[in-house]
Amino acid sequence: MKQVFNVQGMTCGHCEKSVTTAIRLLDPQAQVQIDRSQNHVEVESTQTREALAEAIREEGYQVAA
Ligand SMILES: [Cu+2]
Repeated sequence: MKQVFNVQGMTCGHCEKSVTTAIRLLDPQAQVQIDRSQNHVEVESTQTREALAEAIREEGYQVAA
């Protein structure tokens, strides 16, 4: 299932990697696409929206509701 998140605080490629890694720890099969200029994170995953958002928050980024 594809989910789109608005994620604040990604300033460079390293941030994108951190977010991607956090999601993949939760779901190794997850497909992650990030457009940081738009704060846009698209995730194809079997995990719940809440679990994915929590993983991103734990990396230190804000996820809009
Ligand atoms: Cu960064």
